[in-house]
Amino acid sequence: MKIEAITVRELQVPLVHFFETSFGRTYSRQILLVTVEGEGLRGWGECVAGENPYYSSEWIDSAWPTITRYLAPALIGKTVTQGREAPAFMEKVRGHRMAKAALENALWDAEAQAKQQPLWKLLGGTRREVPCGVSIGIQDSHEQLIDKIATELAAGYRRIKLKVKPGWDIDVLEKVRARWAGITLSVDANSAYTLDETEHLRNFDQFNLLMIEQPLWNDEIHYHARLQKMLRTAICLDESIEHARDAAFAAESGACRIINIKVGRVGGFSEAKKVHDVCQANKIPVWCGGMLESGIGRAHNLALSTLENFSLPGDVSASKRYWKEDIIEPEVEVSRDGFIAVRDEPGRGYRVREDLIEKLTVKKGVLRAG
Ligand code: OSB
Ligand code: MG
Repeated sequence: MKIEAITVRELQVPLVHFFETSFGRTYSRQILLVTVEGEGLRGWGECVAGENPYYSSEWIDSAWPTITRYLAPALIGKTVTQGREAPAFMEKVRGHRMAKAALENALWDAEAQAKQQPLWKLLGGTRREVPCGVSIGIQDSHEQLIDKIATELAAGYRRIKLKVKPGWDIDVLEKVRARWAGITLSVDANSAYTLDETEHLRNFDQFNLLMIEQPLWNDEIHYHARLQKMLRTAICLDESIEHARDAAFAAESGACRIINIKVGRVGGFSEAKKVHDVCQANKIPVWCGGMLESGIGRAHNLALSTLENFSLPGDVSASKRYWKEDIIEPEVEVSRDGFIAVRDEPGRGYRVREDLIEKLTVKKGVLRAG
């Protein structure tokens, strides 16, 4: 399609429950959405950057000017019929992968509509249902955490991931394992430890964890390889993997045994597919990470999760865990046994509630061709 207009919106939406990681607590999300329009089509994309530059250097207030001043102007007026053509138009801009992903994914969304094909099929997916886990943040008390885990297990989720940091780790894991010896359990440190804490991290081995996610520095792979040799528990990399070359290096150096793919973190569906393929070739299973997405990012994550090597339960869970009301229809729902069924409608498979989006919008910009 010939791109006639790109709209950028910022929504402000409170979370049903705060979410705390080793780098801080979030009560409300600033959600950046883009639409790419032309020839009667409208593709939607979500920029998953956070409210602060804590998970990554990229954040909502860097994504807005990067999109409006550089990335959208690089696409406006151009003919882009396939999502995979998008990265070439934006390659002059270094980094800013989450901003790029929002636009590229909107183009895949539009392409799937144009081809009257489900997005998941267009991406090369094969799974009809996606196994789901949940990511549970740091709570105010151990009791509160135990209650949360009980709720999520009762809802059917197939894997529990706990956020950890120094002071919220070994004691917590002891309590959780004392109550549930057999559940599939992971932890995510979001870079809260250093190599000096190797002995402390070795204590995690006693809890039979599926993985420990991103224990060390966000921009480091080599030292994770050193740590992996010292741990029985599998390391999973999240923050450290920004593109397929990182995945190849991580595999080659033995830095992890699992990789979390976030489509925003790697710059869009094209690169996410490449990371997936590199991992598959190296026998590294992957799963789809989450960034507290609204329904649009969530629908896109689900489509990606249908690719063959997404063999571990991801962090993509039901809309109602995050939102009082999601901006898609139907909302994302999880079956009693912890799966999300893939939808066969053309495109993303979930209708966008534009009326609700308009109500939640606090900032909006439109760029037009000519
Ligand atoms: O590291 O996976 C992470 C949320 C925000 C930033 C980073 C992470 C997370 C999550 C939540 O773990 C995943 C989700 O439920 O969307
Ligand atoms: Mg993570």
